[in-house]
Amino acid sequence: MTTTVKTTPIAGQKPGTSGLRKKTPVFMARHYLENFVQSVFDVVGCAGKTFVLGGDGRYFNDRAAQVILRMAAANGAARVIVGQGAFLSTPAASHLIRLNKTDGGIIMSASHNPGGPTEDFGVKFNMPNGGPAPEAVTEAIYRRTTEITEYHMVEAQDLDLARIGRHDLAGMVVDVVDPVADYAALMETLFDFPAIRSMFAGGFRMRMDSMCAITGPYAVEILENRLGAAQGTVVNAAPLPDFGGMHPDPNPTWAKALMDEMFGQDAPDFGAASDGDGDRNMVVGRGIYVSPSDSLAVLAANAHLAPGYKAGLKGIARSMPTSAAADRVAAALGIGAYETPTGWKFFGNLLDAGRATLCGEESFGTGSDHVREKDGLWAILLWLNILAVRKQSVAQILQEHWAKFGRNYYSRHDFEAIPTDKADAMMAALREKLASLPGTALEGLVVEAADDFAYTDPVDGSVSLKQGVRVLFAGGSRAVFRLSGTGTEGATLRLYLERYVPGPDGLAEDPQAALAPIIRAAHAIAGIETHTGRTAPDVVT
Ligand code: G16
Repeated sequence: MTTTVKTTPIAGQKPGTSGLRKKTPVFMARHYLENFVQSVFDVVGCAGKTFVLGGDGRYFNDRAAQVILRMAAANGAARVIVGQGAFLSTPAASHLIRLNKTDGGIIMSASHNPGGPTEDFGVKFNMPNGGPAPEAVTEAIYRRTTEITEYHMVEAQDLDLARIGRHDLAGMVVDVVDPVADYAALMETLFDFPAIRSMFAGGFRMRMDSMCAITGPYAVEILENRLGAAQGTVVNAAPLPDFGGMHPDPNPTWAKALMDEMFGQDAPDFGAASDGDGDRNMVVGRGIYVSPSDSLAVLAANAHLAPGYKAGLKGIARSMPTSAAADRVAAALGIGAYETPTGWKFFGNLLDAGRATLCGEESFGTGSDHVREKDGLWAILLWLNILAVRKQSVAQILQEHWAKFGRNYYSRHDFEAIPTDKADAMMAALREKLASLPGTALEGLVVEAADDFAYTDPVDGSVSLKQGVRVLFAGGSRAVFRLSGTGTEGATLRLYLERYVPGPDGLAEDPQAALAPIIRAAHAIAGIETHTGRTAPDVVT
């Protein structure tokens, strides 16, 4: 039986950089999840359609899945494909949407944000191409949340999502599938598994930190079972509702245990970590950290060593705050380089149109046209494939890369939980003075240009304004200021810093030292301390 429940709009259901993310108690409050999900179905249509459903296993994942299934049935969906236990990594969900040619999917995740009863939860809709809904769709969903009056729900008991196989929910087919199998099969088509297997057999040692989040089962199956990495290579491998209290954000601050191991005595050859929903990755060599911007550039320069990319790349796309290291590789390969706003959704059109093969972001995201999300394990496997073929260390590969292309020193400084009004005032004041900045000299740097990044999608012509303030210095250095669109508490100021050194000298400096004048200039230009009271960042990547 279907019930129609009267409701009223709830303020603030506006999706951010990647879906709607809120504190878990907000999502669990009366009508909150239901209003948003009904708005999604109202906008994308539900009757007769097939969707994929899964999440990263965080607190409330299981119950939210049951609610979404009951609502899909009430709205007339024909079929929903669900990962066993309502688990799916974000890239695996993207793959299942594409593989089964479904009408899209709902992913339950707040990504790298902590999980638990008082932490974060999130929901996002992905399109039939497997990628996050573009702005036009998320805007329409948001508008719908402001006018919603009712939602629909079948009355039924919870489905047993632990049982793989076909279920019936009030006439809707629910197929519960192994969350790992299809994804692992896809990886086998892209990478040289025999070469990686022989590298492990030859004593190559790896540490993979799954941070008690979704990639644990995927990493154990692929790295340990199929590629023969030693048992115990994957740590924190069991996904937990509160991620074991960890902050599942793979960066040097939150994956500190991995950093310590990789910089310690008798470190493994290769280290990696991934985030809550498995789309981010961090890569570390023995005694050397790989910045995500450098990782994208190295992967692009070496992708042809993996079977899935041996025909070469069509183009490389990066988000604006990501360093220009990948552009130099694109230029050398004679292929297109694209600069998009922050948010994986902006890569979708370029991938669909066949203009880009590899995409990457400074925020620990890398991926390709194999799915329409960034993909943590994919990036880790491509690194392993490259290491297996080149038979060099991560450090040697980076040094050779810098010697050939020059080095884009890069760092991001995050200032978290700033009162929103103060952060907004700082950005407004900065925008006010942009026109007056060119020609200004400070800290030995001269401002060459300053603007607010605007993007016109080359495929569909859509325009996105105010995507981050750029201050460009003579010589190729820059500072970029943006407010995060994924936080749930106050505002997070992201300060992105970059300096290019062509070499051959000066390629082995400490990034923070190499960037020191730019850091000081950025603080002075934006008045970070005056506006926010902050002098030092909370997170440095
Ligand atoms: C999301 C987006 C990414 C973006 C990142 C950071 O990642 O998919 O494209 O770079 O957020 O965004 P912001 O700087 O606005 O916080 P994820 O892993 O959180 O889904």
